[in-house]
Amino acid sequence: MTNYKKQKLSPGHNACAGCGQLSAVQSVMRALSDDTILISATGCLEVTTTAYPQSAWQLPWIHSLFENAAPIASGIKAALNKKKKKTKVVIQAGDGATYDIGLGLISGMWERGEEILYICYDTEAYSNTGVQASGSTPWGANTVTTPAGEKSFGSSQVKKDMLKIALAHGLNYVAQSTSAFPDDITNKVKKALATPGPSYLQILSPCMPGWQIKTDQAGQGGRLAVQTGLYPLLQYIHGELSTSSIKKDFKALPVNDYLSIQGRFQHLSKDEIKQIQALADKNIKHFAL
Ligand SMILES: Cc1ncc(C[n+]2csc(CCOP(=O)(O)OP(=O)(O)O)c2C)c(N)n1
Ligand code: SF4
Ligand SMILES: [Mg+2]
Repeated sequence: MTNYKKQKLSPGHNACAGCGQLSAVQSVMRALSDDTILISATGCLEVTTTAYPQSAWQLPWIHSLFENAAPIASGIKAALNKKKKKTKVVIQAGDGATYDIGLGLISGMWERGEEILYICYDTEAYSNTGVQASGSTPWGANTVTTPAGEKSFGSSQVKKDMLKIALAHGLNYVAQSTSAFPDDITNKVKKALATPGPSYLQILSPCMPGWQIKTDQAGQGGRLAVQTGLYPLLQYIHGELSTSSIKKDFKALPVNDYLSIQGRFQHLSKDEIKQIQALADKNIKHFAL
């Protein structure tokens, strides 16, 4: 029988059934020791785990505003340093908090070189407030602020490259995964925490209402993102690509396998799907190891 008392995130949360983000969090928690402090920006993770007066967290946990998880973590780290404590500090935030609203303050934290792990659960939209487009929303996706219709094919912006932004700050550890690869996530969190300096891990987290998928499709979505080359599993150590799910003999599945299971891409024409295929082809060349 599962000993829920030993889980760092208890099952008593109220996320949507099948939420990719909540399953990714469990994979992250498996890598953390009890000597860890968590900071959560506003978003689905915070809202679904801490409905007042309860909390699903079994570790010290603090809720920041949407935009200021990074400086709160910096303050906690400074206090720990002063007390000569080695407690790990881990931020968890959505793509809206990371790619858009908190970006300036994240940049400051990274400039200061503080040993804090930042984890972005990338649902590719502002899920908690009803699926508005963020800087992470992929080209062609239908969201409430990029609605597909007669005059629009959905989002006309290409997903912002957060990994490159993290690498440009000289981070020693930068990695990407998806919620469908629990062991990959757990290993990357352990590696990030063992690497000196700031680190960044981004996890693609399928979202039922955002992606318009069924409650049993988060695993399939996270796997197909990797198998098509659209969201490869990547790890950069000291700025160098050290592991990649794209090997020299990688046989990619067509992007349509990934797009066709999601309601947010149903409106795309064959030509538009070709443009998304070109993005995956570019990744396959760029990230092959
Ligand atoms: C400064 C500010 N702007 C907007 C909001 C409203 N808001 C709360 S959660 C949320 C969406 C969060 O999106 P994301 O960071 O991607 O996390 P997700 O819910 O997708 O996991 C928004 C817009 C807020 N709380 N604070
Ligand atoms: S809206 Fe999306 S991210 Fe939020 S709890 Fe539901 S499935 Fe998870
Ligand atoms: Mg999001």
